[in-house]
Amino acid sequence: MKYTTACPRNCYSTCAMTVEVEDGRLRRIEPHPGNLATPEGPCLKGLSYVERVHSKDRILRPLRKNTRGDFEPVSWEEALELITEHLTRLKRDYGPQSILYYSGSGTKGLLNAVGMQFWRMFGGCTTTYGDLCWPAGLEATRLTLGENKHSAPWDAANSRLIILWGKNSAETNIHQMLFIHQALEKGAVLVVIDPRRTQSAERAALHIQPRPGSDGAIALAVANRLIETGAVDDEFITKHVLGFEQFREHVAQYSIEWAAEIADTPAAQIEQLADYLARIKPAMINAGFGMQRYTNSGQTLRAIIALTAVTGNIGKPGAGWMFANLQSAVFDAVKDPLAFYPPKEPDGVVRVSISTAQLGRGIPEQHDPPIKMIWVERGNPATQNPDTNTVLKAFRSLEFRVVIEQFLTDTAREADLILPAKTMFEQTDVIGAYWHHYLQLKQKVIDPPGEVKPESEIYYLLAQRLGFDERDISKHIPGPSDADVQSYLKRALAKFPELSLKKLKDGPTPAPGAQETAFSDLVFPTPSGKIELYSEQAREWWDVSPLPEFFEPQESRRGKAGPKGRYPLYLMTPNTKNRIHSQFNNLELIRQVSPGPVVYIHPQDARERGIRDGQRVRIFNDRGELSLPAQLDFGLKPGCIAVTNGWWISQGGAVNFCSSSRETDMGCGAAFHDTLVEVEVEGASR
Ligand SMILES: Nc1nc2c(c(=O)[nH]1)N[C@H]1C(S)=C(S)[C@@H](COP(=O)(O)OP(=O)(O)OC[C@H]3O[C@@H](n4cnc5c(=O)[nH]c(N)nc54)[C@H](O)[C@@H]3O)O[C@H]1N2
Ligand SMILES: Nc1nc2c(c(=O)[nH]1)N[C@H]1C(S)=C(S)[C@@H](COP(=O)(O)OP(=O)(O)OC[C@H]3O[C@@H](n4cnc5c(=O)[nH]c(N)nc54)[C@H](O)[C@@H]3O)O[C@H]1N2
Ligand SMILES: [Mo]
Repeated sequence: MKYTTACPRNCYSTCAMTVEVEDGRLRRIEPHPGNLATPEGPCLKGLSYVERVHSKDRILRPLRKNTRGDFEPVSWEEALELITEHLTRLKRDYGPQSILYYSGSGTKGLLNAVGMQFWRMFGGCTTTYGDLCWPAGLEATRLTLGENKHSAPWDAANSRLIILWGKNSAETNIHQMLFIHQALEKGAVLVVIDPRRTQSAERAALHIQPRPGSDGAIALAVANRLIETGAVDDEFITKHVLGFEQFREHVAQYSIEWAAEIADTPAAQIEQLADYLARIKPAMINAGFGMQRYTNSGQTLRAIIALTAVTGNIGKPGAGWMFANLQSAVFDAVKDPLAFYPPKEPDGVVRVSISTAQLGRGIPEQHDPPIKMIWVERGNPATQNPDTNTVLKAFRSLEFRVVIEQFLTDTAREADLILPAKTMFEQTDVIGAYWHHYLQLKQKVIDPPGEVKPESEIYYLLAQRLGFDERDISKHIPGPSDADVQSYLKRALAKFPELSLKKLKDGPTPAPGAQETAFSDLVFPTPSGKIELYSEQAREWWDVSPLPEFFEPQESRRGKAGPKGRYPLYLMTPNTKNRIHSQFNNLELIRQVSPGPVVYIHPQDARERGIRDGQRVRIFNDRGELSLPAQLDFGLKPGCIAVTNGWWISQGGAVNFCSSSRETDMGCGAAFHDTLVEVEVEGASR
């Protein structure tokens, strides 16, 4: 049998695919032409599902840690009873907020919302606010344009100037390269701004390698040059931009030389960038998520978006600001700015929340009530959240830990009870995307193996045991059968006459009301109804200047840590082609192309430290350390080292031992990349 489905990983592409199933096993995965953004179909990771789903390492039964610290299988009956006992006791003794509900980005889907509904019925819980991924950029975009959306991915082919600003599409959004190549074939110019010489830069006419965290300075100086030389779109500005006069006066002080000095990059390159933006239209700027994980990056992104506004590159084919396209987020609260704040009190139920960026510090710091138990699903905080030592310590201080997982990850190893998790092929769900504007059906194509139960079923069973109101349960939690799940999804879809399960079964469906050319109506839902270069809300909500400003990240070579400080190297921890964060690297297929972690270091930095290619080195700062083989890389900016994030502690490459747990300047994101380290040959100081 062949089925149409879609990949629910936290990835730009969100590919449509056709899967072939035989005798209850996945046999083949092929492209599905219905998604115009991913016509070539899934990447190697997508193809590796055939291995992943049937992997011998999958957790197929509930596992309980015994007194020796080993995991032993237990029945669902025992597992649910154990959870019920802890929940009842903790709620009675400390209140429901003594339980921390932590959910990560492991899989997308409408059914993910069931978890929060369960905890609401339980009487509340402690949750996390903010996000590890993208909030600084989302908030910068919302403040400026009013909404997070961008044009259809294929519109890049109409662009004459494409600027990948801190985005490595060749690895993290491979399908975008197709449209970029189409544009290049028609004579477009590609600019890449990235301290690393990535695969995305191979065909770039200009590759600027800024010092990490310094992009805001470049953007402000370019804005000034465009204004000074009259290369701005006066008509567009008059009609659609608020605060241009203040912005003009503000950036007048920023010369190209000033930016070149701060960004440690040749002035001629910044001039070239300004010249391209002055001359070439339509121009598209695509900022990645990596560069908005600094303590100054909300303001950095506001400065970069301003470049698209002053040049009138908004609302037209081939032009625009690309960051996140949330047009398919028609069901969730992600568009709601308040979703970034410590949650208010829905339905009168008190919810307390702690910062995702500061999980390790937040858990022990909560006292009223203290956190006693954690419930983790779809996440791997032991490797993915900042400052791993604090996260592990916080986990280990708790009384009871439940983790729902497919594999024995670092987080699962910390659990008292592991519940086996479904894969994308074992429960039907509706998923959106954040690059294209399709809604897609992720179909159930096989039964869950072993004793695996989807999360919604686990919640359903617990809700029964805890004696929740039956009407409440039937409203918010689907029952265990496939038909129950379908009717739950149908109810959610019923709000939209354009959508139905039947339609989604045929293939990807554009989200209701989605625009292919974003902002083509020139409607900007900001307080003023215009693009806000001057934003009162920026000051009110985040206590930053209403105008985009440049300031140093808190942990920077030019800040207090200084070039003469103990930790002179920027630790960059980007994403990589053959993993989604901490997923996939345990598979045979993936290990063939990505055998183990290494640290990339520029030969100049290596020579200064007596490090040879392949030699094992210690990477460290006051927060933690890790030990890896060095790989010399001429493509890196000197002063920066790079380790891709997502390797497990048990695989020896968990980068977050060194990262810092500060929040970004806006949006409550995690400023992972505010991280300085030193590197030495292993054993040198011992
Ligand atoms: N294959 C694959 N695809 C993925 C993912 C994955 O793990 N694997 N993850 C998905 C998710 S959740 C995300 S968030 C996205 C992220 O994907 P991207 O948006 O591409 O973000 P990153 O890989 O974090 O960083 C992109 C680039 O920014 C550069 N960079 C870092 N700091 C700076 C800076 O200060 N200035 C500039 N100009 N550049 C900087 C890094 O060197 C890196 O090459 O990818 C999604 N797609
Ligand atoms: N240093 C550094 N750290 C980073 C980043 C960085 O750039 N640098 N990037 C950050 C970013 S952008 C992100 S998005 C986060 C990602 O961090 P996380 O949100 O923790 O995501 P993953 O690492 O993908 O881990 C998700 C886990 O969910 C499990 N899973 C998958 N599907 C299901 C399911 O259906 N049910 C359940 N219960 N589990 C499932 C997977 O097996 C996996 O172990 O990492 C962040 N961490
Ligand atoms: Mo992310």
